[in-house]
Amino acid sequence: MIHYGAALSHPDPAYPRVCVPLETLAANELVEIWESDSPVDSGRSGRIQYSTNGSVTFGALSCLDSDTVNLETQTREAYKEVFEFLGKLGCPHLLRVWNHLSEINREQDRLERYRAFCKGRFEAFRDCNPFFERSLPAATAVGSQQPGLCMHFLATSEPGTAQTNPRQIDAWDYPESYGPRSPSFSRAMLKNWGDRQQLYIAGTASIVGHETAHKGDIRKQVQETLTNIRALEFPSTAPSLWKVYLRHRDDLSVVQEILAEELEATGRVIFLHADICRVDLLVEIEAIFNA
Ligand code: 3EB
Repeated sequence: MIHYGAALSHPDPAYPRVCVPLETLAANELVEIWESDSPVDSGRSGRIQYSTNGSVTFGALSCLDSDTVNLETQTREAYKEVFEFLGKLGCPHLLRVWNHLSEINREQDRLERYRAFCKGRFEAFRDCNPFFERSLPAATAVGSQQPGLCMHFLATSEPGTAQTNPRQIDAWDYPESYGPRSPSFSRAMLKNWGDRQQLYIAGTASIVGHETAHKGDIRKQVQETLTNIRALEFPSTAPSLWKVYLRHRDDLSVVQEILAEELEATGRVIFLHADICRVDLLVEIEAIFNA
């Protein structure tokens, strides 16, 4: 169970819980529950809290900011711990990762914290697989109200297929002007479960090519983001869950209004208050599509 915002008044002890330190907008208590038809084993390994049915693993890890270890190193070590754990478990393929990082836009040791995070994450992926770019998970990287880094992830025994977006260059191929190492994620991951398919769409923003479009204009940023999401190839139009991250609480009603027109009530929408990884981005939207 992933739980957003304030403490739950009636936590269900049947579900291991991961708490995402973000304020929920337009809802008080919000939980997301991932279920499996086959028996699930839950536990802890090092810093990782996990649940697995053998072919699908859900896990979480968080680390507080440290006075002695910088964010880049913390991130690299956290990712390496995840890779090692998943390898041993037989679920080495990361499908989807959510990263929450406090003060994501703050400069620290002359590098924006998001960029330091990207550097550590890149090094962990590269050290684990020299051809990692083609198999990167779909991801989200947004702010957090808890100091440090927390991540949760979905991994599988059989890989998904990374997707590209024709309107955006691959994030791992961004020019150096966005930081010393590119963000390591795919625009979307397509997973074939045998009898059905799912498309896990990464956090998507108002970025065309590699540049931010519509600086300062929330309406246009939402429209551009939806156009980006629609550019991903997928046979179905049945999204089950949308997550919308807003930098400014006050933008909620405008964004709700646009989404009500554009999404025609397909799927549930969760609104969260979070900083976005580029200072000029006001909104980021992710989704899961089912077929
Ligand atoms: C972008 O397209 C917007 O660093 O993991 C979106 C999703 C973004 C994931 C990440 C960053 C990440 O570059 C930002």
